[in-house]
Amino acid sequence: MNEYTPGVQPLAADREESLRLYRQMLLMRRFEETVLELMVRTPLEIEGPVHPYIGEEAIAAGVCAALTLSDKIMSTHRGHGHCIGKGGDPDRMMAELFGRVDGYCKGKGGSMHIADFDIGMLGANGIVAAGIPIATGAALAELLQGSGNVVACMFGDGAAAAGPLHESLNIAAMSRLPIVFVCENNGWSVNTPPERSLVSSVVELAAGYGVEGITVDGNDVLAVRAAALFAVDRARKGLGPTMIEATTFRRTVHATRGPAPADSRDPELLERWIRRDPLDRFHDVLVEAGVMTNAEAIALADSVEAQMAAAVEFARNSPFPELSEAFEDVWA
Ligand SMILES: Cc1ncc(C[n+]2csc(CCOP(=O)(O)OP(=O)(O)O)c2C)c(N)n1
Repeated sequence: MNEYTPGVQPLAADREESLRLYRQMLLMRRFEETVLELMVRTPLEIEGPVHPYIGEEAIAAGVCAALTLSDKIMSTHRGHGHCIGKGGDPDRMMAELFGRVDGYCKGKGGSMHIADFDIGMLGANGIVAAGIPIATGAALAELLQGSGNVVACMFGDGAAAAGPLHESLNIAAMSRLPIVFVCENNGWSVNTPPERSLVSSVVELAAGYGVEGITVDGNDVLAVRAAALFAVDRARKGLGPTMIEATTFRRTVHATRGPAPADSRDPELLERWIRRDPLDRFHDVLVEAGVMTNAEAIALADSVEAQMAAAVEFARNSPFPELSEAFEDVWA
């Protein structure tokens, strides 16, 4: 694909890919719902903070659908969906949240430090905007090595106000780096509403650096996938960076540690976005197009459920790290 046309996008290339995409979004959703369920139970098995991605799954799934295994993705504090999208192992993710040795960071990192270089997942990052220059550096490395790989750099709209994005756009544009910037614009930065942000359009901001931009419905996985295919294709051809601004909404509170605090946002707003849920929408698209039957949807949900039960079991059966290992693998 080398052209991007906004609007209704065709289904994925084949039926298997469509079903795979749907199942992956379901896995992202159920992984976090399972985590949130565990966080309100006693004894408490997950103690670190978690930033749920629920409601934003179409972005990670759509972007990762345009990437190969050797391409890279840079994540954020809200990173579970990105990791699953790139092919991360839910068992090891769950074990990490449980603080166990079979977790991605041997139980010492928690939700915001999950990385898996084998699948090109460069890591979550708890510092807003800090992943952006890392992704830009990774794209420079890919360019210098002539690998042909592309880096997808995920960030929230809150990061648009931070210096690292501006520096990275500048160098990416100047050096025509093989990078796709993906702004997951869910409107809110913690409790700051969109109208209090000075950056009204990340695409316009990118244009100031000569970076081409696409605004896309971030709750429509096919639209995100089409935009990502276009941007990845440009990057691979040496045409440089693209900014994708994907509009979405986080369905839960900003973050939780234990029982979730009350959501201070307007309940009507939440209702409106629930009606635009990315998973429900893709379900209906696939069923209406005759690509997936209701029975197949139920079978996929059952298989995801079984995978989640296995992930929790895996985490529970994994030991806690030894106290004597506390300073191993720690950079100092
Ligand atoms: C440099 C920095 N400043 C502040 C914070 C605290 N913080 C964590 S998430 C967040 C909001 C980020 O908003 P956005 O980038 O839009 O992502 P979202 O949480 O909405 O997905 C803030 C301010 C931080 N982690 N890092």
